Amino acid sequence: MSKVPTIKFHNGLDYPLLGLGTWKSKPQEVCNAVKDAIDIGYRYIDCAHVYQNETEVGEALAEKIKEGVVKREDVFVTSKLWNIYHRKELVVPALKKTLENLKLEYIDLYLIHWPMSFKEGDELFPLGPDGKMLYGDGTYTDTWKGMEECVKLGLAKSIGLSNFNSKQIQDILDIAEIKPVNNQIECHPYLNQSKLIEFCKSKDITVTAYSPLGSPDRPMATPDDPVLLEEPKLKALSEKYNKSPAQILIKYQLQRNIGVIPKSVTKSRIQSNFEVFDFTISSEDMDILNSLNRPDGRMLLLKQHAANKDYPFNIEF
Ligand code: NDP
Ligand code: 1BO
Repeated sequence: MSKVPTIKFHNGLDYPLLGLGTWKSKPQEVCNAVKDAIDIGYRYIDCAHVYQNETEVGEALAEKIKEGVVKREDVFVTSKLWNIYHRKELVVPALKKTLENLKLEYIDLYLIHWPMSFKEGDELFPLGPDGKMLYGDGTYTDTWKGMEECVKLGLAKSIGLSNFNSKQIQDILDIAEIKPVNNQIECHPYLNQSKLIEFCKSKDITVTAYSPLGSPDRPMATPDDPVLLEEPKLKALSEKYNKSPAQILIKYQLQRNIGVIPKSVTKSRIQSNFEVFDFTISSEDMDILNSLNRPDGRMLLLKQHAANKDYPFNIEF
């Protein structure tokens, strides 16, 4: 029996609330990270085509299944459709490629990674001669029809969204035959997302918190950005509960019934990030964490895309 609590999607399937993130994990590191995570007890791995390490994640999963440590059905695997595959006809082939890399027959949860579409082609980040991103003219509602096809073909158990704002979620709900089960969004005390979470809850959509530790290794970090793990009020709670700042941040999400996917390639951190089931943060201390919300708290603002028609962060939530 896994220690990790689960919640149910509206389609009746179980969703484990704690998993391992893999963005920025180098291919040569991610295989060991996933194997260590499974040995420690993780049963949820968050992946994406654009992380360019799904082949190595797949090797780790295959090894642990072959060793008999887990069966396929014990592990919850998420992947995400990249922005160059938004045309409806490209979605099933994109998922088939991801499944081939992961060496899996099906994915537990497939997400549209971003509402914005990029120009189709071989480049993950297609740039024009002026160095500016080349966008596609597709719509995410068209993409959703391809996502639904993935479920109908048995390639995805559940489908969902990532980085969608409330209006964009409503656009999907308005045309969906199969409704999204999840929205994966940046979420931590500096960006607590309480309004978007409330909106998702009202639509029966679960939420996953990405960058729950403030993504200290993100490539777009600047010296002026706030550093969540150094936050004095967080450090005070860490001392009070005799838990690391990372453990407090992970537990914060679990107590909100939000999925949480901290990334690490360091075995000791993968282990300690899982040791969060032996304490409870009091409601007063949850209020302190919630009070840290700040207007400049978003770490993945992706301002370079702000003029894109589907850029998600131009409205309040
Ligand atoms: P996180 O907030 O998970 O932070 C990861 C960083 O924290 C790494 O540098 C890691 O170092 C370090 N770290 C991990 N554990 C600890 C610890 N206990 N103490 C101190 N430092 C620690 O950032 P991510 O942005 O990676 O977010 C997590 C996951 O969410 C991603 O990996 C990805 O799977 C997903 N994601 C999804 C996005 C989307 O658009 N849908 C966007 C961003 C993330 P080290 O690895 O060296 O141990
Ligand atoms: C552009 C960053 C995506 C990470 O999921």
